[in-house]
Amino acid sequence: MSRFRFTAGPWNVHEGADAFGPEVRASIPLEEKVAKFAELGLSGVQFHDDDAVPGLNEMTEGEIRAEAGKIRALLDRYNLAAEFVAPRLWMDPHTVDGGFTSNSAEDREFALWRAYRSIDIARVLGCNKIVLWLAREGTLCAESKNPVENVRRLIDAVNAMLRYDDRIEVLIEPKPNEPIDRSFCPTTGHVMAISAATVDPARVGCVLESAHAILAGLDPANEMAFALAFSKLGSVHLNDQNGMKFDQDKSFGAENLRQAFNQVKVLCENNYGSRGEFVGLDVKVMRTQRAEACYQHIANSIRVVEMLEKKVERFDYDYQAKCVAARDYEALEGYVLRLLLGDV
Ligand code: 3MF
Ligand code: MG
Repeated sequence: MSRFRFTAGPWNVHEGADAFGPEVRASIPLEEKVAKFAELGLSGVQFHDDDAVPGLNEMTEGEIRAEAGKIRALLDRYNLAAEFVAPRLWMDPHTVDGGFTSNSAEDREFALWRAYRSIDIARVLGCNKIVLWLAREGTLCAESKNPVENVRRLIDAVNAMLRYDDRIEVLIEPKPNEPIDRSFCPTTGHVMAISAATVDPARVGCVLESAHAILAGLDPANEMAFALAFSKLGSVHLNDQNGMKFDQDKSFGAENLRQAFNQVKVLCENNYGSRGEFVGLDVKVMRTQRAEACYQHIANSIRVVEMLEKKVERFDYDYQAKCVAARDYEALEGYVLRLLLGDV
Protein backbone atom coordinates (compact mmCIF):
# COMPACT_ATOMS: atom_id res chain seq x y z
CA MET A 1 0.00 0.00 0.00
CA SER A 2 1.40 3.36 -1.00
CA ARG A 3 1.41 6.56 1.02
CA PHE A 4 0.63 8.41 -2.23
CA ARG A 5 -2.54 9.02 -4.22
CA PHE A 6 -2.00 8.25 -7.89
CA THR A 7 -3.47 9.71 -11.07
CA ALA A 8 -3.07 9.19 -14.82
CA GLY A 9 -4.54 10.77 -17.94
CA PRO A 10 -6.64 9.25 -20.74
CA TRP A 11 -3.65 9.83 -23.09
CA ASN A 12 -1.60 7.30 -21.11
CA VAL A 13 -3.63 4.48 -22.67
CA HIS A 14 -3.40 5.38 -26.32
CA GLU A 15 -3.70 3.82 -29.74
CA GLY A 16 0.04 3.40 -30.36
CA ALA A 17 0.65 5.73 -33.31
CA ASP A 18 4.17 7.15 -33.43
CA ALA A 19 6.03 9.42 -35.85
CA PHE A 20 6.71 6.45 -38.16
CA GLY A 21 3.64 4.28 -37.92
CA PRO A 22 -0.13 4.34 -37.54
CA GLU A 23 -2.42 3.31 -34.70
CA VAL A 24 -2.21 -0.33 -33.66
CA ARG A 25 -4.97 -0.51 -31.05
CA ALA A 26 -8.60 0.61 -31.10
CA SER A 27 -9.56 3.75 -29.14
CA ILE A 28 -10.96 2.97 -25.72
CA PRO A 29 -13.96 5.08 -24.66
CA LEU A 30 -13.25 7.45 -21.75
CA GLU A 31 -15.73 5.73 -19.43
CA GLU A 32 -13.95 2.39 -19.90
CA LYS A 33 -10.57 3.99 -19.11
CA VAL A 34 -12.00 5.68 -16.02
CA ALA A 35 -13.46 2.38 -14.79
CA LYS A 36 -10.13 0.66 -15.34
CA PHE A 37 -8.22 3.48 -13.59
CA ALA A 38 -10.44 3.00 -10.54
CA GLU A 39 -9.84 -0.76 -10.64
CA LEU A 40 -6.06 -0.19 -10.79
CA GLY A 41 -6.29 1.81 -7.56
CA LEU A 42 -5.85 5.31 -8.94
CA SER A 43 -7.39 8.14 -6.91
CA GLY A 44 -7.94 10.56 -9.73
CA VAL A 45 -7.75 11.42 -13.40
CA GLN A 46 -5.82 14.17 -15.22
CA PHE A 47 -7.54 15.90 -18.11
CA HIS A 48 -6.78 18.02 -21.10
CA ASP A 49 -9.63 20.44 -21.72
CA ASP A 50 -10.73 18.47 -24.79
CA ASP A 51 -10.39 15.08 -23.03
CA ALA A 52 -13.18 16.31 -20.77
CA VAL A 53 -15.10 18.30 -23.40
CA PRO A 54 -14.31 17.11 -26.96
CA GLY A 55 -15.03 19.69 -29.66
CA LEU A 56 -15.11 22.61 -27.21
CA ASN A 57 -14.01 25.12 -29.88
CA GLU A 58 -17.47 24.92 -31.42
CA MET A 59 -19.36 25.23 -28.13
CA THR A 60 -20.69 28.09 -26.03
CA GLU A 61 -19.41 28.56 -22.49
CA GLY A 62 -22.69 27.18 -21.16
CA GLU A 63 -22.49 24.09 -23.34
CA ILE A 64 -18.89 23.50 -22.22
CA ARG A 65 -19.89 23.64 -18.56
CA ALA A 66 -22.79 21.25 -19.19
CA GLU A 67 -20.52 18.71 -20.89
CA ALA A 68 -18.01 19.01 -18.06
CA GLY A 69 -20.85 18.27 -15.66
CA LYS A 70 -21.28 14.85 -17.30
CA ILE A 71 -17.60 14.06 -16.68
CA ARG A 72 -17.97 15.15 -13.07
CA ALA A 73 -20.86 12.69 -12.71
CA LEU A 74 -18.74 9.94 -14.31
CA LEU A 75 -15.88 10.59 -11.88
CA ASP A 76 -18.28 10.63 -8.94
CA ARG A 77 -19.63 7.24 -10.01
CA TYR A 78 -16.16 5.76 -9.66
CA ASN A 79 -15.20 7.84 -6.64
CA LEU A 80 -12.32 9.50 -8.49
CA ALA A 81 -11.10 13.09 -8.27
CA ALA A 82 -10.02 15.30 -11.16
CA GLU A 83 -6.43 16.32 -10.48
CA PHE A 84 -6.09 19.08 -13.06
CA VAL A 85 -7.20 20.41 -16.42
CA ALA A 86 -4.60 21.38 -19.05
CA PRO A 87 -5.45 23.38 -22.18
CA ARG A 88 -4.29 21.27 -25.13
CA LEU A 89 -2.61 24.05 -27.06
CA TRP A 90 -0.50 21.93 -29.38
CA MET A 91 -3.08 20.06 -31.49
CA ASP A 92 -5.21 22.87 -32.78
CA PRO A 93 -4.78 24.58 -36.17
CA HIS A 94 -4.78 27.90 -34.23
CA THR A 95 -1.66 26.93 -32.28
CA VAL A 96 0.65 25.63 -35.00
CA ASP A 97 3.12 28.41 -34.11
CA GLY A 98 2.51 28.14 -30.35
CA GLY A 99 -0.26 29.41 -28.07
CA PHE A 100 0.63 32.25 -25.72
CA THR A 101 3.79 32.94 -27.74
CA SER A 102 2.44 32.57 -31.26
CA ASN A 103 3.50 35.33 -33.66
CA SER A 104 -0.20 35.76 -34.49
CA ALA A 105 -2.17 38.04 -32.12
CA GLU A 106 -5.39 36.25 -33.05
CA ASP A 107 -3.91 32.87 -32.16
CA ARG A 108 -2.62 34.23 -28.83
CA GLU A 109 -6.22 35.32 -28.12
CA PHE A 110 -7.41 31.81 -28.96
CA ALA A 111 -4.85 30.30 -26.55
CA LEU A 112 -6.16 32.49 -23.74
CA TRP A 113 -9.74 31.56 -24.60
CA ARG A 114 -8.80 27.88 -24.20
CA ALA A 115 -7.01 28.63 -20.93
CA TYR A 116 -10.14 30.34 -19.56
CA ARG A 117 -12.33 27.45 -20.71
CA SER A 118 -9.92 25.02 -18.99
CA ILE A 119 -10.47 26.96 -15.79
CA ASP A 120 -14.26 26.77 -16.27
CA ILE A 121 -14.02 23.01 -16.81
CA ALA A 122 -11.76 22.58 -13.77
CA ARG A 123 -14.27 24.39 -11.55
CA VAL A 124 -17.06 22.07 -12.72
CA LEU A 125 -14.82 19.02 -12.14
CA GLY A 126 -14.13 20.24 -8.60
CA CYS A 127 -10.43 20.88 -8.99
CA ASN A 128 -8.41 24.08 -8.82
CA LYS A 129 -5.27 23.08 -10.67
CA ILE A 130 -4.53 24.17 -14.22
CA VAL A 131 -1.47 22.61 -15.84
CA LEU A 132 0.41 24.34 -18.63
CA TRP A 133 2.61 22.02 -20.61
CA LEU A 134 4.04 24.72 -22.89
CA ALA A 135 4.46 22.35 -25.81
CA ARG A 136 4.92 24.79 -28.68
CA GLU A 137 5.94 27.85 -26.66
CA GLY A 138 9.35 28.17 -28.25
CA THR A 139 10.83 27.93 -31.71
CA LEU A 140 11.64 25.55 -34.52
CA CYS A 141 13.53 28.39 -36.21
CA ALA A 142 15.41 30.30 -33.48
CA GLU A 143 15.18 33.63 -35.30
CA SER A 144 11.40 33.40 -35.81
CA LYS A 145 10.49 34.82 -32.38
CA ASN A 146 11.78 37.42 -29.96
CA PRO A 147 12.70 35.40 -26.86
CA VAL A 148 12.56 38.28 -24.36
CA GLU A 149 9.18 39.50 -25.54
CA ASN A 150 7.83 35.95 -25.44
CA VAL A 151 8.97 35.16 -21.90
CA ARG A 152 7.04 38.30 -20.93
CA ARG A 153 4.04 37.04 -22.89
CA LEU A 154 4.12 33.81 -20.90
CA ILE A 155 4.07 35.79 -17.65
CA ASP A 156 1.19 37.92 -18.97
CA ALA A 157 -0.79 34.80 -19.90
CA VAL A 158 -0.33 33.29 -16.43
CA ASN A 159 -1.36 36.62 -14.88
CA ALA A 160 -4.48 36.71 -17.03
CA MET A 161 -5.43 33.23 -15.78
CA LEU A 162 -4.79 34.15 -12.13
CA ARG A 163 -6.99 37.22 -12.54
CA TYR A 164 -9.75 35.27 -14.29
CA ASP A 165 -10.24 33.09 -11.20
CA ASP A 166 -8.80 33.92 -7.81
CA ARG A 167 -8.93 30.32 -6.55
CA ILE A 168 -7.05 28.51 -9.27
CA GLU A 169 -3.45 27.43 -9.09
CA VAL A 170 -1.35 27.35 -12.28
CA LEU A 171 1.25 24.59 -12.51
CA ILE A 172 3.78 24.84 -15.33
CA GLU A 173 5.20 21.56 -16.64
CA PRO A 174 8.62 22.44 -18.09
CA LYS A 175 10.23 20.55 -20.96
CA PRO A 176 13.31 21.65 -22.92
CA ASN A 177 12.33 20.42 -26.38
CA GLU A 178 9.92 18.27 -28.39
CA PRO A 179 7.75 19.07 -30.22
CA ILE A 180 9.66 22.36 -30.56
CA ASP A 181 13.42 22.70 -30.79
CA ARG A 182 14.00 25.43 -28.18
CA SER A 183 11.57 26.00 -25.32
CA PHE A 184 11.10 29.36 -23.58
CA CYS A 185 10.56 27.57 -20.24
CA PRO A 186 12.72 24.43 -20.19
CA THR A 187 13.37 23.63 -16.49
CA THR A 188 12.10 23.96 -12.92
CA GLY A 189 14.35 26.97 -12.37
CA HIS A 190 12.67 28.77 -15.26
CA VAL A 191 9.26 27.93 -13.78
CA MET A 192 10.32 29.36 -10.40
CA ALA A 193 11.47 32.58 -12.06
CA ILE A 194 8.21 32.93 -14.00
CA SER A 195 6.26 32.22 -10.82
CA ALA A 196 8.13 34.95 -8.95
CA ALA A 197 7.34 37.46 -11.71
CA THR A 198 3.57 36.90 -11.62
CA VAL A 199 0.95 38.86 -9.69
CA ASP A 200 0.45 35.96 -7.23
CA PRO A 201 3.53 33.71 -6.96
CA ALA A 202 1.88 31.60 -4.25
CA ARG A 203 -0.52 30.30 -6.91
CA VAL A 204 2.07 29.42 -9.56
CA GLY A 205 4.05 26.22 -9.18
CA CYS A 206 5.60 23.35 -11.07
CA VAL A 207 4.76 19.87 -12.36
CA LEU A 208 8.02 18.00 -12.64
CA GLU A 209 8.09 15.16 -15.14
CA SER A 210 11.03 12.75 -14.75
CA ALA A 211 11.53 12.33 -18.53
CA HIS A 212 11.48 16.08 -19.15
CA ALA A 213 14.24 16.65 -16.57
CA ILE A 214 16.33 13.88 -18.14
CA LEU A 215 15.83 15.45 -21.59
CA ALA A 216 17.25 18.67 -20.13
CA GLY A 217 20.29 16.71 -18.90
CA LEU A 218 19.17 17.20 -15.29
CA ASP A 219 18.43 14.91 -12.38
CA PRO A 220 14.67 14.52 -11.77
CA ALA A 221 15.05 14.16 -7.98
CA ASN A 222 17.08 17.37 -7.76
CA GLU A 223 14.57 19.17 -9.97
CA MET A 224 11.81 18.06 -7.59
CA ALA A 225 13.96 19.18 -4.65
CA PHE A 226 14.42 22.62 -6.21
CA ALA A 227 10.66 23.15 -6.47
CA LEU A 228 10.12 21.66 -2.99
CA ALA A 229 12.60 24.19 -1.56
CA PHE A 230 10.22 26.93 -2.73
CA SER A 231 7.10 24.95 -1.64
CA LYS A 232 6.09 24.91 -5.29
CA LEU A 233 5.97 21.27 -6.30
CA GLY A 234 2.28 21.06 -7.22
CA SER A 235 2.44 17.72 -9.02
CA VAL A 236 4.84 15.19 -10.48
CA HIS A 237 4.76 13.11 -13.62
CA LEU A 238 6.73 10.02 -12.78
CA ASN A 239 8.09 8.02 -15.71
CA ASP A 240 11.46 7.09 -17.19
CA GLN A 241 13.59 7.89 -20.19
CA ASN A 242 16.57 6.27 -21.90
CA GLY A 243 18.93 9.16 -22.53
CA MET A 244 18.39 12.35 -24.47
CA LYS A 245 16.19 11.53 -27.42
CA PHE A 246 12.47 11.84 -28.08
CA ASP A 247 10.24 11.79 -25.01
CA GLN A 248 9.64 8.11 -24.24
CA ASP A 249 7.35 8.15 -21.18
CA LYS A 250 8.58 4.72 -20.10
CA SER A 251 7.28 3.01 -16.98
CA PHE A 252 8.67 4.49 -13.79
CA GLY A 253 12.04 2.96 -12.89
CA ALA A 254 12.34 1.00 -16.15
CA GLU A 255 15.65 2.67 -17.07
CA ASN A 256 17.32 3.91 -13.90
CA LEU A 257 16.22 2.43 -10.58
CA ARG A 258 18.60 4.50 -8.47
CA GLN A 259 17.32 7.69 -10.04
CA ALA A 260 13.76 6.46 -9.44
CA PHE A 261 14.65 5.64 -5.81
CA ASN A 262 15.94 9.15 -5.26
CA GLN A 263 12.74 10.64 -6.66
CA VAL A 264 10.62 8.60 -4.26
CA LYS A 265 13.08 9.43 -1.45
CA VAL A 266 12.87 13.18 -1.95
CA LEU A 267 9.06 13.00 -2.11
CA CYS A 268 8.85 10.90 1.08
CA GLU A 269 11.39 12.98 3.00
CA ASN A 270 9.49 16.17 2.22
CA ASN A 271 6.06 14.77 3.02
CA TYR A 272 4.89 15.27 -0.55
CA GLY A 273 1.15 14.64 -0.74
CA SER A 274 0.36 16.10 2.69
CA ARG A 275 -1.15 19.19 1.05
CA GLY A 276 -3.33 17.12 -1.24
CA GLU A 277 -0.77 16.72 -4.03
CA PHE A 278 -1.15 13.67 -6.26
CA VAL A 279 1.50 11.49 -7.84
CA GLY A 280 0.79 11.52 -11.55
CA LEU A 281 2.06 8.70 -13.73
CA ASP A 282 2.74 10.06 -17.22
CA VAL A 283 3.67 6.66 -18.60
CA LYS A 284 2.77 5.53 -22.10
CA VAL A 285 2.02 1.98 -23.07
CA MET A 286 4.46 0.48 -25.58
CA ARG A 287 3.36 0.31 -29.20
CA THR A 288 4.00 -3.45 -29.15
CA GLN A 289 1.50 -4.09 -26.37
CA ARG A 290 -1.67 -6.01 -27.25
CA ALA A 291 -4.96 -4.25 -26.54
CA GLU A 292 -5.97 -6.69 -23.80
CA ALA A 293 -2.90 -5.82 -21.70
CA CYS A 294 -2.59 -2.11 -22.37
CA TYR A 295 -2.81 -0.94 -18.73
CA GLN A 296 0.15 -3.02 -17.55
CA HIS A 297 2.55 -0.04 -17.59
CA ILE A 298 0.40 1.83 -15.06
CA ALA A 299 0.19 -1.16 -12.73
CA ASN A 300 3.95 -1.69 -13.04
CA SER A 301 4.69 1.95 -12.25
CA ILE A 302 2.53 1.93 -9.11
CA ARG A 303 4.22 -1.27 -7.98
CA VAL A 304 7.68 0.24 -8.47
CA VAL A 305 6.75 3.35 -6.45
CA GLU A 306 5.46 1.10 -3.65
CA MET A 307 8.59 -1.05 -3.64
CA LEU A 308 10.83 2.02 -3.63
CA GLU A 309 8.83 3.48 -0.72
CA LYS A 310 9.78 0.33 1.21
CA LYS A 311 13.43 0.89 0.30
CA VAL A 312 13.17 4.47 1.57
CA GLU A 313 11.68 3.17 4.84
CA ARG A 314 14.64 0.82 5.20
CA PHE A 315 17.22 3.46 4.32
CA ASP A 316 19.62 3.60 7.26
CA TYR A 317 19.97 7.31 8.09
CA ASP A 318 22.34 6.52 11.00
CA TYR A 319 24.67 4.70 8.66
CA GLN A 320 24.40 7.57 6.20
CA ALA A 321 25.35 10.04 8.98
CA LYS A 322 28.38 7.91 9.87
CA CYS A 323 29.51 7.81 6.24
CA VAL A 324 29.02 11.55 5.94
CA ALA A 325 31.00 12.19 9.16
CA ALA A 326 33.86 10.05 7.81
CA ARG A 327 33.44 11.55 4.33
CA ASP A 328 33.30 7.98 3.10
CA TYR A 329 30.87 8.39 0.22
CA GLU A 330 32.16 5.22 -1.45
CA ALA A 331 30.81 3.27 1.53
CA LEU A 332 27.51 5.14 1.31
CA GLU A 333 27.21 4.50 -2.41
CA GLY A 334 27.98 0.80 -1.95
CA TYR A 335 25.27 0.64 0.72
CA VAL A 336 22.69 2.30 -1.56
CA LEU A 337 23.40 -0.19 -4.34
CA ARG A 338 23.15 -3.14 -1.92
CA LEU A 339 19.87 -1.74 -0.58
CA LEU A 340 18.43 -1.47 -4.09
CA LEU A 341 19.63 -4.94 -5.03
CA GLY A 342 18.11 -6.47 -1.90
CA ASP A 343 21.42 -7.35 -0.27
CA VAL A 344 20.95 -5.53 3.05
C1 3MF B 1 4.31 15.79 -22.87
C2 3MF B 1 3.60 15.70 -21.58
C3 3MF B 1 2.14 16.01 -21.63
C4 3MF B 1 1.62 16.64 -20.34
C5 3MF B 1 0.12 16.79 -20.37
C6 3MF B 1 -0.43 17.42 -19.14
C7 3MF B 1 0.75 14.80 -23.12
O1 3MF B 1 5.63 15.49 -22.80
O2 3MF B 1 4.18 15.36 -20.58
O3 3MF B 1 1.45 14.83 -21.93
O4 3MF B 1 2.00 15.90 -19.23
O5 3MF B 1 -0.21 17.56 -21.46
O6 3MF B 1 0.14 18.62 -18.88
MG1 MG C 1 3.79 15.02 -18.52
